[in-house]
Amino acid sequence: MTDFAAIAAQLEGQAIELPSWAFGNSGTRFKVFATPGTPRSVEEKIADAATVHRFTGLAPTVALHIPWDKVDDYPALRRFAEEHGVRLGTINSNTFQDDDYKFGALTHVDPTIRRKAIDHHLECIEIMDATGSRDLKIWLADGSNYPGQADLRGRQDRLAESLAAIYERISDDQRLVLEYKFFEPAFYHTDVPDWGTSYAQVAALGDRAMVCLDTGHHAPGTNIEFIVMQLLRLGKLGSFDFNSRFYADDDLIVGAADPFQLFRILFEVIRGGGYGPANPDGHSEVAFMLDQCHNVEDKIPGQIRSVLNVQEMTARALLVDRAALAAAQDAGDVLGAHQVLMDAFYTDVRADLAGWREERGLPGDPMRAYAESGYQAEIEASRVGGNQLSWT
Ligand code: PSV
Ligand code: MN
Ligand code: MN
Repeated sequence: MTDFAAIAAQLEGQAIELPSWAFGNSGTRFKVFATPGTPRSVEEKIADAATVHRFTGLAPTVALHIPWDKVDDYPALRRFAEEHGVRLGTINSNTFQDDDYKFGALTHVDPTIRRKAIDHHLECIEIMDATGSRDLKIWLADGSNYPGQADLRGRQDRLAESLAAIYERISDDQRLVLEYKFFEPAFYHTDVPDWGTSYAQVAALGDRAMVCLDTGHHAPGTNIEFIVMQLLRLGKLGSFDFNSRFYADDDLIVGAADPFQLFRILFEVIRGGGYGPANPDGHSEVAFMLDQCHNVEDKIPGQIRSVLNVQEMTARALLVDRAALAAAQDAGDVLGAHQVLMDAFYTDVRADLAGWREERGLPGDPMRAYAESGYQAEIEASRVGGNQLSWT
């Protein structure tokens, strides 16, 4: 079995993007609990994201959601982020909170509503130009609730047309990533329910259009690592939205509900050449992002825990002895192959990772270092007055 020293270098440069909305108050349809210290501005969200990066070295970029994070001066916001040691990352569009989009946005039957939704995405691309962001992420609430309510085929055709109008404006160093989700807020059908639909839509656009896989957007029991394998095989896995689910789109801390699933996913990413900034097999880089909400726990340590979970499972997945695995697979040694995978999964890498961090000037235990830093007490005391931001 390979040891930690052999994989340590491969952990270098791992980057997990944080969502600005993770730092706002969020909740369920029953109640949104306000948390002391919650940001009142985009700048305060970025300062919190930068704090996660300072304690972990794992989160150098922060994703914005438009219009939630709309500001007048994006170059100034970019400078603010950089002064805090982070960069602005993926721009997420939002076509799910406007009355006009009740029956769809990019798929709507009315061309004026479709134009409005397309123009929103063009505005997002302008913002990307100013922030230096690479990815435009599109998640659509489009769908229907009742059989017969909508013409499924017509909507798919209109979606293709709308996406083409957006993609046309994406520049050579930018990408469009299309997220899928099989339910909610529409329940009978959604217009991008699964990886296959997202793949069909982005494949028609071109090389810079990719699929975004949100780990919370599948039916229970779905073999997500199979989807990872297939999208990497097709060269179309653009990004992950990581989170955990027990039931629906729970958006809980990644690796909390099912660490083994996270391990299996990361193993397929590595196996498929999707891990690391420069992949010799020519696959484009897969972006790791979090898409989470912290409803009852403190948000900054919630994000610290999350990026550490991804790092821990990445280290374990890197530890898989792939030569031994391939040999066992080729020999038809079912239990031997299974054991190779499980040996890596059951390896506790926490002490090694603590040492790895310390060697790089980071706290060995970022959770404890944050708790002892006084940052939480300081934001709770200073962020009074003004409106705390909520998820929406
Ligand atoms: C809604 O399901 C959602 O959680 C999607 O996963 C998006 O990525 C996220 O909201 C932010 O728009
Ligand atoms: Mn998502
Ligand atoms: Mn979601």
